[in-house]
Amino acid sequence: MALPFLFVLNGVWVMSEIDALKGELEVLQEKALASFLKAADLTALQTLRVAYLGKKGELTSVLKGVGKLAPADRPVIGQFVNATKAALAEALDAAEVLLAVKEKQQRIEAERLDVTLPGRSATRGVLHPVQQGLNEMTAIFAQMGFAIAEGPEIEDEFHNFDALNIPQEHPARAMHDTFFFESSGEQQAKLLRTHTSPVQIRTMQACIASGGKPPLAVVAPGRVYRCDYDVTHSPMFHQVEVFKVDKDVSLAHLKGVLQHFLSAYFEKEVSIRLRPHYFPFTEPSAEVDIGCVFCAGKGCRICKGSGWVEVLGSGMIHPNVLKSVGIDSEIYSGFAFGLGVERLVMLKHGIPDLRLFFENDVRFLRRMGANT
Ligand code: 2NL
Repeated sequence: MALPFLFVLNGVWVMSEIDALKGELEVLQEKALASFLKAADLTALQTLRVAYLGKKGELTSVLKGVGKLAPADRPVIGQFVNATKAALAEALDAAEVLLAVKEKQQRIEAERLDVTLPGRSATRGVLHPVQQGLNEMTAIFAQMGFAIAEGPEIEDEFHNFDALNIPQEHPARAMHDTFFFESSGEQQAKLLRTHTSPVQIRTMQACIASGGKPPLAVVAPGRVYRCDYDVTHSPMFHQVEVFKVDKDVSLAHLKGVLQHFLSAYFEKEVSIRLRPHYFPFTEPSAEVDIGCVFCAGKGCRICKGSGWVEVLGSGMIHPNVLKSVGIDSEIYSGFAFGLGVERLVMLKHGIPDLRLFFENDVRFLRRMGANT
């Protein structure tokens, strides 16, 4: 601080007005700089900026004293005020930079993440065991060259029954426990398909209608419905049906395809046997057994002591069925078979109760999905 110019007036030492103002400004500046250093955060600093440099700030009120000065002194003090203003602004800017850095560091510290902590694992869903079974079975046939076909679940009597050599009054029709839709009379009755055979019928029809001809080899997986509900039956279940039509298709082809399919599905060499049976849509017809996968033929609860378990129905496509879709049964022959998906999945995995598939207890579903 420069020494103030003092002079004697009426015997008293008096400080000039200009020096008094300079002194005030110096005190102000020191007080301001000290307060800037103490500001806790940017908001507090902004408040100080307004308090010192704002329109109603302390510097402005000091400036009001300039009016009392002699006009010649005003530019001198004006320069001094500007220098103070600049010093304060510079100090504020510097303090602002410091505080910004400090606040950023505090924020980084507060938001610190431990990237080495183990992540929260997302739980993955599994396919329903029936869907897995369907996929596995369909894939085996697809690999053998069968084309995959799907069709409507709501069918008419022609595709579900008539075309399959099951006439109106035939007991086989009653045996199918069909769900019928209410109908107005004129139109063909609509029903929920009782097997996936209508898909096969539609596929053969579509082939002939588009000017094609056999060979045809198709696998049809899907839902089917029967009005039958007890411990071993569900009103909705799944079937896979397979057929092949060509010249000279024989029972030997059927047996070969069955042998390959069943061994591939059960992932071991299973023995099979064909027992004569009756289906309206095949002639001859046979039920197919495999050597019991649980006791290897020794006899157990699953095979009821016989060593054999029934797995599907099969046969050579009845000539009437070929006729109904416009295929000449004098030139072509075919085999067909149909299987219940739930039954095969139960046998493969030792699942004791059909109802487990439909209760959808996630513990069961997860356990079944774990190895695929
Ligand atoms: C069973 C029996 C069978 C068929 C399905 C079939 C299809 C056409 C023509 C002739 Cl287009 N047959 N399918 C043949 C024999 C048996 O299923 O008990 N399935 C669970």
